[in-house]
Amino acid sequence: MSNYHIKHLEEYYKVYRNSVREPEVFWEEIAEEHFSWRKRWDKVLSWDFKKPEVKWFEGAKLNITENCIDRHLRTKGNKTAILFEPNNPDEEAQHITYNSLYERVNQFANVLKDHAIKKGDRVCIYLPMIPELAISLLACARIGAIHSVVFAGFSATALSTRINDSDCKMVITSDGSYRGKKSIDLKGIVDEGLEDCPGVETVLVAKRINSEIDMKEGRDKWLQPLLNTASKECEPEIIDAEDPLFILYTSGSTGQPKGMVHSTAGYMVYTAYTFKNVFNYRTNDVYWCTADIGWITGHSYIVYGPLANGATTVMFEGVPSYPDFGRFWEIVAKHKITQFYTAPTAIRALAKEKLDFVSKYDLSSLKVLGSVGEPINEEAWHWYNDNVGHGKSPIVDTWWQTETGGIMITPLPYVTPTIPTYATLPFIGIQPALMDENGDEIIGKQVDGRLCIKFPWPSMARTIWGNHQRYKETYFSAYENKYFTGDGALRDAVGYYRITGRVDDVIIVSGHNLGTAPIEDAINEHPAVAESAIVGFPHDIKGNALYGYVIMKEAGESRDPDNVRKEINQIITEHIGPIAKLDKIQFTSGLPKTRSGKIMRRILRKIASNDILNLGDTSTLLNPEVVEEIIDNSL
Ligand code: 7RM
Repeated sequence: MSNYHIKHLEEYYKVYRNSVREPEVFWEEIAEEHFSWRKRWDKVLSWDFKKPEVKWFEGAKLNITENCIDRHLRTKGNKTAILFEPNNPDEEAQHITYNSLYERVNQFANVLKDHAIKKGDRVCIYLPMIPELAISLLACARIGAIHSVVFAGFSATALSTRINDSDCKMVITSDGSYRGKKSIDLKGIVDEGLEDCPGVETVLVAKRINSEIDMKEGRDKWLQPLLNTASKECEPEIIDAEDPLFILYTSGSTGQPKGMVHSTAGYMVYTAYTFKNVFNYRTNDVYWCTADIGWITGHSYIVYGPLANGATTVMFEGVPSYPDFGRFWEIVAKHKITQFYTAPTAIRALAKEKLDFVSKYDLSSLKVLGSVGEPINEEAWHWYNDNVGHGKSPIVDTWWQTETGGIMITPLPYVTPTIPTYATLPFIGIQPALMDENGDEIIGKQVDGRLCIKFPWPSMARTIWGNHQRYKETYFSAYENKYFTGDGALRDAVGYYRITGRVDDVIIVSGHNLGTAPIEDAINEHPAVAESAIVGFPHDIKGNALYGYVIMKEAGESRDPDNVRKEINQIITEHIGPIAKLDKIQFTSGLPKTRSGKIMRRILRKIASNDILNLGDTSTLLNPEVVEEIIDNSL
């Protein structure tokens, strides 16, 4: 019996129960029947959340690109694997077939080998959403190199920090990128970042915007001429199940970004299986996820999950507002998109515009709508449901994280009845738990608490690159024997989950996770700034926007506050990127601190959200008097 495609609710419950009762039997069957292996595993699962250590399919050997490409060639060689839609609608879309993907990945893999990249080496990829991006991930995977994609909207400093943290030997980039009307000098950002990265030997440069750029002798090489002469055959490296496939950085509430390490076999099995079921993918469907491959959503649900299923996956280079706010819907109509997966922040931005931008397009090809990245508010849900889905395409509100590798709590379309703002039920094999402040699990219905997962799943991150201790402290120390997600959630009367947001200091702005610490670090670099704290406050479009509380140094107090505000945002743009700019900056003489010296962000958050009647107990503060002052001057 195959449980690969779940078609109705009773079947979901039955398969779910089996997957929890006998996880190893369940996952073994999925792995055996739907993937190709060079050697079978010796053991399906071994785990210890105390160490923590998790291994899936240990002893197995495979190559993920054989599963994503080679095995489809016999029956689907001429099917479109990647459908590339350029920034400029007048430029023709590109259909890259599985046959052509095979050749292009192999050529790229051979170029990597020619530049001394071997199994286990780290390669940093800093590219816009062009086909070379997906191909470069797969080329790394073909030879067992570990890719580390850095979102091409990040600054030079953010890039160099990530390159150095995982000792990347190579950077793959492009001359520049298009974003709506603008073009961006990517290579210039790379050059600046690499001033601090002595370990990088080679920079491969794809040509996209034909700009004049500097090529550093001996280090920088144009990609295309190398590809042209490379062989179209490249034997896949045989990889152990638990060998790392990639590193992807995510911001934490403190300090350096965390390089989450994902392994090969478990990640492949879980992303493929979730893709099939969460999007109800069928042959001939044209699936589009609007995320950037620089985020986990793009890794799992633009590249690996869809390709492992032999799907057609769309890559869109542009932005939802160019040439106008109808662009998404124009693309849906043009390519007859069947599954559309985007973020609430995009939906809110488009819902602000005239309805005509969406209503004039034929969206009747759509069968499933997805949402990811943050809680989708009721208003946005209804707009999406009514104007995009015309009430006939189920919305899958998918909750998951960079760390989880794949979708964890989600409806299955045409299977799970949906309710706005509810991510609904755990996916097959996922065992959530809600925890109280005392560290006890909250049993029963209509309860809320901190969301943990109490049993391993195949695609969970295995460690933080170079810092296993931090992995243990961040995810496995808050609650005994459980993975702590950092999110709060409630469970309703029928067992549906609703995610209520982060319980730590990560703020989600337009779907991007921003840690407070790196932004505060950047602000504090301003010569007139003594100290700062940032919090999120609700924003119509971005979900959350950033509010900064800044203490000036005495010497800075005579400065024009508006100039200082501009300079602060300038510094943030340089260090992190424009996404982290503050919407509001309030100058203050002090910040509310606990006795151990920690900033009480809870209070600042309430003031920023205009919720001053519910400040809670402020008497335990070191400096309660400062709260009055902050309220009086709030923006
Ligand atoms: C996939 C992704 C993870 C954090 C997570 C949540 C929030 C994501 C939802 C959501 C409510 C959702 N990875 N989050 N999806 N909150 N409903 N459907 O976003 O690592 O970048 O972010 O995003 O707080 O912990 S991520």
